[in-house]
Amino acid sequence: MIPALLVLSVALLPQADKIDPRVRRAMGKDNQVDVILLGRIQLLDGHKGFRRFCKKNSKRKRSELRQETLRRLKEIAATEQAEILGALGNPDGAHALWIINAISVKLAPDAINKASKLEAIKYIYPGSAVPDAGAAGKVSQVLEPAERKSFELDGRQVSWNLKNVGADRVWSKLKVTGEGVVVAMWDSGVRYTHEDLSGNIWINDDEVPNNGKDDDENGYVDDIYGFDFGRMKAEVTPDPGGRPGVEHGTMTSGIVAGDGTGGTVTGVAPRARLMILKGSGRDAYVAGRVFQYALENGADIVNMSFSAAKLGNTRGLWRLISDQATCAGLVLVSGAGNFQRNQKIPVQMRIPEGIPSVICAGGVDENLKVPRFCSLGPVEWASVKFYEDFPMPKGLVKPDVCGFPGPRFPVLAAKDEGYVDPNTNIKGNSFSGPHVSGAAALVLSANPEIPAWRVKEILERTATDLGSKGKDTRTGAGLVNAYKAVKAAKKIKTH
Ligand SMILES: [Ca+2]
Ligand SMILES: [Ca+2]
Ligand SMILES: [Ca+2]
Repeated sequence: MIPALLVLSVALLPQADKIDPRVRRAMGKDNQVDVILLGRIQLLDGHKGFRRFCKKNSKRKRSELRQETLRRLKEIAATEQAEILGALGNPDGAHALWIINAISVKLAPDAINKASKLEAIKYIYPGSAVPDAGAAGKVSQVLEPAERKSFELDGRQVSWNLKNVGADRVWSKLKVTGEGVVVAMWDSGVRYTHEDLSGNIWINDDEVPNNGKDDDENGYVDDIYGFDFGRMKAEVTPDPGGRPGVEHGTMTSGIVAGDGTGGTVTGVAPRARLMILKGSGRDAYVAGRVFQYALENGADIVNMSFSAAKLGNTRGLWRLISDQATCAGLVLVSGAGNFQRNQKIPVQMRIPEGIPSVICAGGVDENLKVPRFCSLGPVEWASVKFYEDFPMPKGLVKPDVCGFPGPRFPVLAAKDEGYVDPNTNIKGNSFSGPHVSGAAALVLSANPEIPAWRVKEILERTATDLGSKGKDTRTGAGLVNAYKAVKAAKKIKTH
């Protein structure tokens, strides 16, 4: 039984509820705290809001939904943000988002208390420092725009992993290769000069590279292939470090769209184009910026081969951002993570892969068995502010589908040509996700107007069931089957 006095004291202090415990702890230690102020009005109201949106708009065209949703999101942000900032005395260094109605800002504890009393503020989450724009910098190489020829095998090798998800049959029998689809690779940078990728790099046609100007006035100087939201620079080549000879974002990009110029096709969708985005995967504000950029610049899919742990209530902020981006037509894909060995359920699946609207790719080997490192579901959401669904032990069933985490299939080398030595034992669900992003690219290439959340439904419905019958917490709905998914996608009508 709850003591009556406790209920009363909570009722008398409603604003106390609005400050996240992590923010409150920081307020006791620091003079200035980075916070994210979440506005009261949002496009979606919790998990019911997302379900309602999907139900109402399931037959709509994705292109119209994007246009309409972006307009609505921007309208919502505009109604409250000026009022919030005005009430706080227009603090310096405030950065507003529109993908959710939220402001990232550094505030003193008394200003945070004041903000918590504003009706226009729903909750105050911990934030992180937003990098200053600084000097623009240059991209190291300017690619010649590639001539778009239709994809032909021409004797190139196709590795087993692509055959096992049915990709080669999609190219040969259905004549679908990913043309027209843009996959944003939110990763640690991509070697865009690699011969198997350079013909498939998205180029911002409205931007003049390396002139120090923001020619298309989108807020980003010289963003020709994408942008680094951590350093606020146009250069998006891979970060040095990690294992010699391998580059994370170059390998994941190859699995999405490596076209086999060097002799071996590595990409599920060898005519999809790649937008390159960098920035911390822990930071919800960066997620907002990344998704806003992807939406405004025509990306269809965002591949997120990373995993952030211990985000507390910020998981809910991530979920709102992801749900609203999905409504606006982005297919979000992530890998399951590699934490089975050292984490108990439910924390093996993290952010973003644990979010219901994000497609989480688990992994199986050539024999369709789950390797021991692959993270398993379920995922709990009952502890997360404003959601409080999917209580344990049942939780939310994740992963959603499976790809191949490796090893033993070719991936792109950290050079401008060639492939990683096949004896390099390199693996992880960072590779499973791009198989699914590639399959999603084939689906949208065959039928571009399918709403984003329905791409997830199609991939699950057409996957080859593995393990225990039905969707399970080891293999999800099973191994992704691009051939069946594309055939199913072609039948869907939107209007
Ligand atoms: Ca620009
Ligand atoms: Ca420029
Ligand atoms: Ca199953």
